[in-house]
Amino acid sequence: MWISPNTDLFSEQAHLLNLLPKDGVLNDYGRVMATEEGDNYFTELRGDVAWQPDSALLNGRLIKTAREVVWYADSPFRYIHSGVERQALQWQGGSLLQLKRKIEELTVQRYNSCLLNLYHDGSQGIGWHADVEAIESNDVIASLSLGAARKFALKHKATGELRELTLEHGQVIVMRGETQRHWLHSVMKTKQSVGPRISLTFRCFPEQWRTQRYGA
Ligand SMILES: O=C(O)CCC(=O)C(=O)O
Repeated sequence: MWISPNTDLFSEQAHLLNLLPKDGVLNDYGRVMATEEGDNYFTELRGDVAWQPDSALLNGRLIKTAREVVWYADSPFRYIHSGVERQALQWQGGSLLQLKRKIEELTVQRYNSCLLNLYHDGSQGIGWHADVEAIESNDVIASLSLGAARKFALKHKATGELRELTLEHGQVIVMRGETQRHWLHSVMKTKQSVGPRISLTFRCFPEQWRTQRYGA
């Protein structure tokens, strides 16, 4: 079942509200699927996806994160992101492509790639960052959460203003416009006992980044 946005909020138009006070747009579509449907997607993605630790440069040293990731895209390519070479795999069929189509329909936007994150428990998060590929293009980033509810925070780069929301199983949010230019975002670690969570962030990857294309 794929339900209309924000049926659990007071207004069916709530996803049109901007949750940021300035310099960007954050829309909350609420929980867009039934719990069981979300459970099924979670199980399939956790099992089927080629998860691997993320890499990051910390004080010039390459470190591997406990959080696992994978990039999928319309065609496979390598690229440099935050000084680290990464590789996007070509979409496989199945649940990921089904979700891509549904998110495209819901948000009225096409995406050519998706970064998936797997947080095994509350000790894993992602630090403050902006999604650099969208900074120049002002592109839309749509994020679907599956699994444990986690706190998602945004911090204004100049003023330090904070906005927080808890992302629930099956919830979709969208960041648009100048959000990446002016705001950082993070998934905060927690000492509470929480289960695993998968996030899928659908993006419009700039064509010019595909300079190190390989394969066909
Ligand atoms: O897991 C999330 O909801 C956020 C992921 C994220 O910030 C990213 O992939 O850039």
